[in-house]
Amino acid sequence: MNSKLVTAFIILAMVLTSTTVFAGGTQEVKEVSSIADAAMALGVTEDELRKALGDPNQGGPDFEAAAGKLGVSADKLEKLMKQVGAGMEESVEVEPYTLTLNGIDFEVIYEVFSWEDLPEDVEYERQEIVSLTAEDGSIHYYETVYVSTGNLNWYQAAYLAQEAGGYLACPTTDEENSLLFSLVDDKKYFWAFDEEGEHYGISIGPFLGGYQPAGSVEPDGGWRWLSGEDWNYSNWAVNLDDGVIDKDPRDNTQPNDSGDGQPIMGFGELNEPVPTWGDYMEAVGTYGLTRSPGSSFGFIIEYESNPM
Ligand SMILES: [Ca+2]
Ligand SMILES: [Ca+2]
Ligand SMILES: [Ca+2]
Repeated sequence: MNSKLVTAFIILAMVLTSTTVFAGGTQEVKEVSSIADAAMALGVTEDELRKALGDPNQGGPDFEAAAGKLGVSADKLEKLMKQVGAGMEESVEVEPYTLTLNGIDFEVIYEVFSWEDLPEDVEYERQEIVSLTAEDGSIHYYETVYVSTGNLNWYQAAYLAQEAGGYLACPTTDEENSLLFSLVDDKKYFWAFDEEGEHYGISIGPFLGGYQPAGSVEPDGGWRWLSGEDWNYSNWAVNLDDGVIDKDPRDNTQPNDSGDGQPIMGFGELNEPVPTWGDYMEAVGTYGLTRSPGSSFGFIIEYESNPM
């Protein structure tokens, strides 16, 4: 565990301690400003709370149903979630602006953070750097970042990758893709929809450096890499309907631009960790959004020279 992470944990512990009082055996959280606080006040895990609130792409949350799943009071749940929403507006709503990532301009509405300024409720672990020598003799280096709190989106992750001196990993060969997947072949890196829900437990894995510029023809037009390399290789997930790796009876061949636009991508989008890719909504994992379309538990940074 690096010192930054330890510091983040200590600060988080202090925040939780200072805002929590115990009264008559019921846990009361005085200042509820994040979904983690709300979960704590309800005595459930953050993941349980997010899952109970359901798919944010399908309209507003059904507090009665969610409360039923969690075994808590619907009134209390609704009140807490409104507090979370109210407490987050300022930090989340950003006027559209141009964010330049690896020399490419994106119009975004997301706040980005440097490593130094990451909010204390973003908990992460930077993993050991590994290298791969390509056929042409060039060596690239890869660093996986596990975000246990699941709350950084693609742009926020890409900004951190750039600040570290690299870019979100861009697998341009099967060999490179296999190496990258070996770094995250673990369920902890994949956020899954509810198995009982309408997305059949399909999971979203760590972010990679592919994106579609605004105005690309959907679902598969215009894909390119943050590295600037040509898009000659792809490994999109293919519909299997095998009831194991693909439990979704619908055709979920990727990219499918499902929902309200999916211009970014990562490993997934099947029921088990897979080396295939899915295109995702850009708000997945957005810091501060209580009802983003899912979480993202990490990303991989690629470096063209040894960052150590
Ligand atoms: Ca690469
Ligand atoms: Ca399917
Ligand atoms: Ca998709």
